[in-house]
Amino acid sequence: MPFGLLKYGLSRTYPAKRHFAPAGALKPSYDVVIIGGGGHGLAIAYYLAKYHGVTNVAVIEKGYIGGGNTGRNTAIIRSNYLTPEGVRFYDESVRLFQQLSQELDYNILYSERGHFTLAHTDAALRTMRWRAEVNKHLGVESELVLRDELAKMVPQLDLSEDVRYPILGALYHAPGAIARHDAVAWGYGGAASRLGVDIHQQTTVTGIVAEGGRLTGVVTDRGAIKCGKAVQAVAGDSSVLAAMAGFKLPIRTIPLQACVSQPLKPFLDAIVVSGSLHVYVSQSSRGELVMGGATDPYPLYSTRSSLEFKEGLIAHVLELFPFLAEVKLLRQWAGMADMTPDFSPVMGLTPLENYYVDAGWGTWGFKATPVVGKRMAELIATGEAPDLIAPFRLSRFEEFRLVGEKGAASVGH
Ligand code: PYC
Repeated sequence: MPFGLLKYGLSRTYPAKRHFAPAGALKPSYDVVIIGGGGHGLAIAYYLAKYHGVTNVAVIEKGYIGGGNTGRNTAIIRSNYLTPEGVRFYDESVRLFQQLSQELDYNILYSERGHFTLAHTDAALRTMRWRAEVNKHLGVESELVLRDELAKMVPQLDLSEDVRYPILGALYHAPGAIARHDAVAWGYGGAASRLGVDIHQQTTVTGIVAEGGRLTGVVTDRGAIKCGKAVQAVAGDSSVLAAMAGFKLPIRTIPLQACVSQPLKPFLDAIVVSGSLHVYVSQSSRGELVMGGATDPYPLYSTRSSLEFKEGLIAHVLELFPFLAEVKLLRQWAGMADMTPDFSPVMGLTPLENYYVDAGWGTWGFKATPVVGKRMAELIATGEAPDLIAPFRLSRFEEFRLVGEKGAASVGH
C-alpha cells in the first residue's frame, strides 16, 4: 500500500514537501544525462539510481515534467500483443505496473478493467484468435469471446446486427488496465529526485558532443555538460535528437488526438477498443470518458486539436454506444506519435558509442514506461542489451529482422 497520503494526512506540517527537489545549477559533468523528462526518462533515472547505484544523473527536460506524450495519452495498459517479442516485453511492464504504487510509495490510481478489442469481420476474428493463442502460449491471459458472452460482459455495447459494423466478438484481455498517467511521471520523478537525480526542467539540449565516434557531452541552452553516457527519450523530437547525434531513425512523426467527456456516473468498467472503427474508450476514476481514435492522416510537428478528428471519432463512438449522444465533450488534446515501419519501438545502442536511444513509441509508449525504465537502465549500467529489449535494436532495420506489430495496434493508422 502506498503510504504517502496517510503520512500527509497525519502530518503537522502543510503544505507537503515539494515533489521534486528544486533544480540548482547544471553540474559541469554527470555520469549519465537523460534527455527527456517524460515517464520513460524519469523511469530510467529511477532504476539507474535505485538498482544500479548510479545517482550522478541529470534529467534534461525542455518543458515541464509530464507535459509531453506522458500527459497526452489515454493511459491504457495491456500486453495482448501479436509477436512473442512484444508480448514478453509488455507482460513485464504490466507486472511492474501492478506493483508500481508500492514501489514508488505514490498512488498511480492503477485500475484493472479488462480490455476488449472488438472484431467486426471474420478476418478480424481470425487475428484475435491468433493473438489469443500467442498470448496464452506466453502465459498472458487473453481469450476470444463471441457475441453472446460479450453481451454479458459489456452490456452497454450496441450488439445489434442491423448496424453498419456489427460486432462479431472480441479479444478479451483480463489484465488490461488504466492508471493516472501524470502520476506515473510524478511518482518516478519524485523517487528519482529523492535518490539524488537532478531534474532540470525548461532546459533544452541543443547539441551532442562527440570525439572519435564516442559521446563526451551535451550542450544545452543553459551551458555545456560533460557526461560518460547519454540516452534520448524524447517522443516527438526523436529524429531531431538523433540527427544531432549523427544518425537517422526510420521514424515519421504524426499527431494523435484524444478527448474526454464531461464526468458521468460510473457505468463503463471495461476498456473497449475497435481498431476497425478507430475508437478506444474507457471511463476514468473521475467519471470522464477518455476517448481516442486514429492518428491524423499526415505527418506534422504540432499538438493542435482539430474539429475533423472530434467529428469522426464521436460518430464512431456513437456506433458502439448510441445512448451517449447527448453527452458533452470537456477537453481535447494531441500528442506526437513517432511511427516506425514495423510498429515496434527502437531501444538500445546507436552508432555513437555511449549514446543510447529510446524512441519510436508510436501510439503505445505509456504502457511501456516501467519496463523501459528497468531494462534501459540495465543496458546503460552494464553495456549489455537485456534479452527483452534486444529485438528492438536500431540495427534490426538493416538486418531485415523487423518485429511486425501493426496487427496489435489499438489505433487505426
Ligand atoms: O496501444 O493500447 C494501445 C493504445 C490505446 C490508445 C492508443 N494506443
